[in-house]
Amino acid sequence: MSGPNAGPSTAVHQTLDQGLRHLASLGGDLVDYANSIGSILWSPPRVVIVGRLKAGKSTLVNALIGAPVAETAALEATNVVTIYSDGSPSRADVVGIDGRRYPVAVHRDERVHLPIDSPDVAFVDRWLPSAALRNLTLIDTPGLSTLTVANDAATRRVTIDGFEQTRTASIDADAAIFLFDAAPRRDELDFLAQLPFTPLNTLGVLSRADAFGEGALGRRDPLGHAAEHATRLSAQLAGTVEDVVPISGLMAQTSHTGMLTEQLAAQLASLQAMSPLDVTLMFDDDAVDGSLMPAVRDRLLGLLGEYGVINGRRVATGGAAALNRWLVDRSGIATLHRALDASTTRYAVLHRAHRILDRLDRLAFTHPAREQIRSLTAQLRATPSLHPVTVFEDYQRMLRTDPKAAVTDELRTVLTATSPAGRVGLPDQAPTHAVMAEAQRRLAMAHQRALATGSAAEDAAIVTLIRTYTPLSAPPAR
Ligand SMILES: Nc1nc2c(ncn2[C@@H]2O[C@H](COP(=O)(O)OP(=O)(O)OP(=O)(O)O)[C@@H](O)[C@H]2O)c(=O)[nH]1
Ligand SMILES: [Mg+2]
Repeated sequence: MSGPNAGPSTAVHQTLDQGLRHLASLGGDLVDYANSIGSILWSPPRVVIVGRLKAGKSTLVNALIGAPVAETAALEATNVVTIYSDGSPSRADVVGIDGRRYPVAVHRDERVHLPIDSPDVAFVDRWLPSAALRNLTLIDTPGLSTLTVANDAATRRVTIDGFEQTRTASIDADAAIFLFDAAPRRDELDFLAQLPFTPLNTLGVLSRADAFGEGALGRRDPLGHAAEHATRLSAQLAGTVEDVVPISGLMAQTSHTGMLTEQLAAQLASLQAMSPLDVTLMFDDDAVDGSLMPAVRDRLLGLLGEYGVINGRRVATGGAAALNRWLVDRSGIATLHRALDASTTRYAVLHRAHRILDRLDRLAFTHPAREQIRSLTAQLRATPSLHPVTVFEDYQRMLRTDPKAAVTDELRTVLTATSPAGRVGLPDQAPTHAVMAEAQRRLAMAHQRALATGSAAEDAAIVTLIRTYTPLSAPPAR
């Protein structure tokens, strides 16, 4: 990963890599286990896109990949979970809920023909060469809705631990993008609470920003209105998502998949003199004798939406490239990328490390070499570079057991800090003596709390907090 977090995540990576080498050096079948667990380490973090039926999930997936691979038909709903990874040649494996894999060809129209019935499919593993997928594996899911029970179950099956008691089928996601087009509903929030994520690795997306509020003909600009609403939602959902980013997936998809042509731009520009209302009427009513062929009109509307058609006309006079730039800019995709890079990916990397430690823990449980494996994981967890992973694991456990506890808050502060001062809740520029004093105060408080904890999760969390504050409470070594 790039950015300011490259340091810590690289250190996490190296430590885990050494640990796996050590595991392999124990010989026998542990070589295979080390390789299999290592493949998690060497693959990009996995981000699952979830949300209500028709919220625009597949459209956003296409925009992020930069190719129209996920189906977004207006009438047909996505009915299987699909994991998009970087790889050549373009191909797919259909994975059944019994764990069996069926390699299948991918047709030119991008359709994957299922060799088994869709209710028997756990997910489709889809590889295609894509620079965007090199940093992030994207997982498209069927929409949550009681209207499409089978689709709803398909998503829950692979995201919620213990749903239908199937474990083989998990998609092992490291972070989630949660899409909604108005305020999220109670049942959607309940679903999110069941996912194995923290608010730090869950990003909210207010989708269809171009049609927000009263839409393209309303009194307010829908994009501006959506941005304002997203800020409000972000505060309301602080315990659920890291942030809420408004986006027009449609504008992002059109501009990132090379769908605009000079001809379409010229056709759009030809409508420049019409009033917005007349444009809408022309696009609405087949009977009105418009200046464009119905097929062209449908194509423009499908690519740009009503907002894009009305407001893109003047820009389109500058040609397809200018129109494309305008779409990129208005879509909000840059903000989404920034949010994904800055926080989701950072915590997704910690989550991926947690998955690796979890696999080692489970291996220690069943393997004859359990003592050696256990001592290896204990050693790994005690390594300073893996400390953030331990903090993350404790935070995750505390969110389940006691989200309102003071230690839960402290763990979050430690996790989100970007400086030693930040770790004890002080501003980044706070002087060393102030940081030391505050660390000592927090250390004393942690010891105090250790005397009367409410749960095993809290016991563990306090040990982690003590490990965090101890080095900060002493003068820096010379
Ligand atoms: N105006 C507008 N339309 C959108 C946007 N995103 C998606 N759509 C349209 O909404 C419809 C559904 O989009 P999809 O991306 O298939 O939605 P989905 O969430 O994947 O739907 P399911 O998989 O069936 O749950 C399509 O006709 C899209 O063109 C958007 O940002 N703006
Ligand atoms: Mg879909």
